[in-house]
Amino acid sequence: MNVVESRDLALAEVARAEDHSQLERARVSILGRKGTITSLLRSLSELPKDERPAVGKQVNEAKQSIEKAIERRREELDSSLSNTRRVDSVDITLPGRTQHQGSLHPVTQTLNAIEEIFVSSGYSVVHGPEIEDDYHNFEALNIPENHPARAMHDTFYLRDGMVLRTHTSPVQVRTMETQDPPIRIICPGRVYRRDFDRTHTPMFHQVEGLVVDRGISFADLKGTVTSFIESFFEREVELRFRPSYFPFTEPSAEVDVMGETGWSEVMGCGVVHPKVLSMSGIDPKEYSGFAFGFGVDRLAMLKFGVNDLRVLFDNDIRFLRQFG
Ligand code: 2U9
Repeated sequence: MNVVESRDLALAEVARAEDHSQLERARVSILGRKGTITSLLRSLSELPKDERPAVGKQVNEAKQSIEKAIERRREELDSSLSNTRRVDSVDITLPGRTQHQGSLHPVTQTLNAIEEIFVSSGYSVVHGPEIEDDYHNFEALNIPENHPARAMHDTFYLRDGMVLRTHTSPVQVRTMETQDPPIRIICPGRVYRRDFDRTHTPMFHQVEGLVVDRGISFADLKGTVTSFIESFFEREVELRFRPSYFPFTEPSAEVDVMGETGWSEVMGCGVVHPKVLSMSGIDPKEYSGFAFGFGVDRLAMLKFGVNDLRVLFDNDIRFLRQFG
């Protein structure tokens, strides 16, 4: 057999090796003591002297290319073997890695539900600044300086006559100043009062609503409040409108809901005071309106059965996980 044929047979054998032991057997049969190429090298001595250098060179080149082919095949087998190992090394009895699913804060869930109810009945959602001037937080709502209602608000006063808004009412005032009726809005947001106990936190969330149009009456207010409360609690509820007082509405009422433990106050409301309309540029002889306001956090407590308002703001993960 000539050198080229022997080399090609050897290369084919290397290429056929499907694992390391087959490859090793091929290597021995080619390059081992009795291997085909080794035998060729030995038989050089049998050749006439003048042919030996040329044939010797051929055999050595064949040997080198076979050694390279063996090395390459070994690397190929190595990498496919380590792929196999990687798959085999997954221990399917290990517990999985838990992916924690976050969820919206109960107050955010409550706020979303409230907005959904009003938006689907034609209201717009309007936001405004949390730092307000005295005029929009008090004066324009018929709460002049030294009015006893100011004391009820436990205001955080800032520099230059500014305050942290004690309610979202200034947003409605700003809307009336810039928009002609009909107005149908709700104003959600953070409000601030210096008060801190089981049922009060210095920051809490309010939604206030305002409707101004021709011929709006207390009957419209009652209907709106009743259908909102029933949508929110997803049941028929027994409601009580209890006469009350706010400087910015007349008449005014507080609304109680009958629950498992008796009456719970859920919101305040009333017919917008004519002075409040006219101060913001709306003619009370042409238009009338109603307004209402409630604490979102308080509604969240009632809906979820939480009895201490402060836990809503502790951000204790064991509490929050219950609302996923
Ligand atoms: C304008 C005119 C009238 C908003 C109103 C209430 C009644 C009310 C409280 C409920 C509990 C605030 O979160 S709370 O402490 N609010 O009872 N709010 S009527 O009346 C307005 C607002 C703006 C221009």
